[in-house]
Amino acid sequence: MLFSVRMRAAQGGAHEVGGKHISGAERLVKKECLSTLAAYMLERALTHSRGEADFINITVEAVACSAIRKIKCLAIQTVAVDHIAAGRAAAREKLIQAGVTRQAAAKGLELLTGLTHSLRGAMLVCAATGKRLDKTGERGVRVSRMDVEDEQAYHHWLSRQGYQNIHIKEALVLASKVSSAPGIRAELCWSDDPEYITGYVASPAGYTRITHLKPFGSEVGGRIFFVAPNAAVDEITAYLENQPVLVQVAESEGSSDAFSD
Ligand code: WAQ
Ligand code: MG
Repeated sequence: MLFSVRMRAAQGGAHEVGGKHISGAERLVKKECLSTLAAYMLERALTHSRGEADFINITVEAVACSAIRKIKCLAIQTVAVDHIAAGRAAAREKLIQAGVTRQAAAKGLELLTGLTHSLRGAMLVCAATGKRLDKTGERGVRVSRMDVEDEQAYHHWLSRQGYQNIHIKEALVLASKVSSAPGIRAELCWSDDPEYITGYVASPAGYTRITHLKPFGSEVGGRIFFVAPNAAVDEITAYLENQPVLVQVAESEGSSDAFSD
């Protein structure tokens, strides 16, 4: 048995009464980790760079191990760019490589740049037309019930490749789950944390970090999941929200250069 732990925090009241989204997190952990994790999530919500939360909801639910699907972690690549325009052009090309049309890629970028404030979840967008398909409005689709299978192995795997920060750790798990959903072609993301300007494009082919996708200081971030035309949006949404997933890394990967431990 594992436990799904989901946190969402807002300022100015709960999300559903118009509060500003401050922080969210989702994990899938053993029972003995619950109290430490809940305390960590509370602390994070109360000390976030987006502001201090006055509404915090932590939900804990048991998940049967037999319901869990194991998936592979996406491989990481980093594209360094000097400025936002170059970053967004690189993102557009990556999306097109992943099977998103040029038109849909442009529309997806417009949807994210056009936001005036961050949604709590993601927008589902048609990979052919660029039209938004989900009906979740201001909420967005929130991906949940995912984690890594072996946290220590994951941290080693990341640090062997020179990656340490919490943004990557969490985003890669989410992106791996999203890319494993039937009918997902690609994902585009940048953070809503004002100081974090690196974003990514992910697809079943891999996770490409792009070092400058939004202006420093901006609190507007978001995620777009591009879905194949005629894909079943309700099924994809149910998978993203409800299917428990553990992400696996291969111990042998990521250690090809320099050091191993
Ligand atoms: N499900 C769906 N959408 C989400 C979720 C979720 N579980 N969590 C966040 N979002 C949406 C929401 O609109 C947020 O405003 C937006 O994504 C950004 O979330 O490798 O930190 O947690 O260095 O701020 C990218 C890491 C970090 C790049 C992204 O996103 C790298 C990040 P944040
Ligand atoms: Mg954030």
